[in-house]
Amino acid sequence: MVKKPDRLKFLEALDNAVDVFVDNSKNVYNNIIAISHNDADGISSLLIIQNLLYNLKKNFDYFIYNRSVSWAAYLNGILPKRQTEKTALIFTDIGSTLTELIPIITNRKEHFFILDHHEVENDVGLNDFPENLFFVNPTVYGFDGLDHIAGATLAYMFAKQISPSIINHAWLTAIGIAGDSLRSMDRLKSFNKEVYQELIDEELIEDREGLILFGGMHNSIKNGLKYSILPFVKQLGGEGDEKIKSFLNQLQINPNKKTSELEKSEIEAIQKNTNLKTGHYALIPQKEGLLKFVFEHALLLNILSFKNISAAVSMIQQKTITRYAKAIYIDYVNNLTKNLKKVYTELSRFETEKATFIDAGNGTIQPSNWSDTASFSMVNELTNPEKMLFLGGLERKTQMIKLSIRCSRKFIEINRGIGVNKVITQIKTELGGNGGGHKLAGGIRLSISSFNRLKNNIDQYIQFD
Ligand SMILES: [Mn+2]
Repeated sequence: MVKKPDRLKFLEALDNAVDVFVDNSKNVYNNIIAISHNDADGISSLLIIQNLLYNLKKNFDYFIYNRSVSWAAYLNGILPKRQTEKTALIFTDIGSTLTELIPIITNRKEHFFILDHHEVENDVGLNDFPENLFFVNPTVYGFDGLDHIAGATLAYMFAKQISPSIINHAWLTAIGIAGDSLRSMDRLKSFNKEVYQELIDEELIEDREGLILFGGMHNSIKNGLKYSILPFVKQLGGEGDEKIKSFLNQLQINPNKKTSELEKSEIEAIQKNTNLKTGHYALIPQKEGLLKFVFEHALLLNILSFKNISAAVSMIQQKTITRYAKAIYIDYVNNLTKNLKKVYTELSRFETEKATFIDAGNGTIQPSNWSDTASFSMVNELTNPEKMLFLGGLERKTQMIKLSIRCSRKFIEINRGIGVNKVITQIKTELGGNGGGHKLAGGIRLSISSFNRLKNNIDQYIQFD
């Protein structure tokens, strides 16, 4: 992995893919298959590509891949039985598991354009690609796939070179960036930052500064404090209305005032009494209500993607939120903030030098919520960011211990590159179990006896020599 981002080399790869696509889209391709990831960034990327193909008057099909089956099994159901160079495939925000994909692509006639920002496996030779693969992945050139460039940013850069009028749909990029980076907009870097600035300059996005309560920016300040997931408000998040109202009444702030309409003095009063920060957030001018707020819009898509993918694809094209989607959103932030409050105040912890275990079993937190609770506990530093977090418990149906494992970037720095995936690999080798993940997040299922051994010796599993 290159340390310093090589901008020129990356742009060269992008230009090359653009050139091939432009050359062939006129006379050769008559059908395009777009495949994207099932999250906010993936759906935004897909819509950018769909709009591009619409501009080019090309026939297209689209599919959304949730990684629950292998690429071989998945593509088997999508690729035409009769091979043809008249079909091209565009993958966005997905498709960097090259060990699986290269053997498939090698045996096909179609052109494959992979525009992805997920890291590539270490054991892939990047030089011996099949001739029909056009692989554009900024992480290969040293860019960070979260901070520097979202999947939608990359899809937009590709589409804009082919059809400049795609800029009319460029607001989609902001949703992808917000959904993946989970940061306020003033903290964007590199291509994300440049494209975001372009969106502001072109008035496709409205940039605002204010109190950051992501998850509840569209809401009243009362509900903003209660339902914010980034940050989780330590004293007030997931609390009852009375406690939050009395907090606001003491500061002489109307609890029903919109978070986005607070006066400067009101924001300062809240900040004096909490750890909250101000920052930049984005609005989509042509949308209404929750969908106007980019972060909340992205969060809604991320939630819907797991429950009802077609509702997610439909929602991004709508101006106002449906009652169905709104109910799912409220249910989600309500549960998540209640669970974060439990992690912060109630659940039993076991800590060693390098790890924190949180028992979320016995009905304290629903197993289906363990993963998100672990993620947002870590990003909100509800547990020590210098320790790896293991959150989970006994899963009734399997009688196994299921653990969601998370760490911070700081943890990886301190431990010289050891992240969640390496620890999981180590645990599987020593104790068995099933699981996997990437450097910041993953999960594993273990027998009860293996789990007890893990808990007693955890620091050894986070040490590599
Ligand atoms: Mn992405």
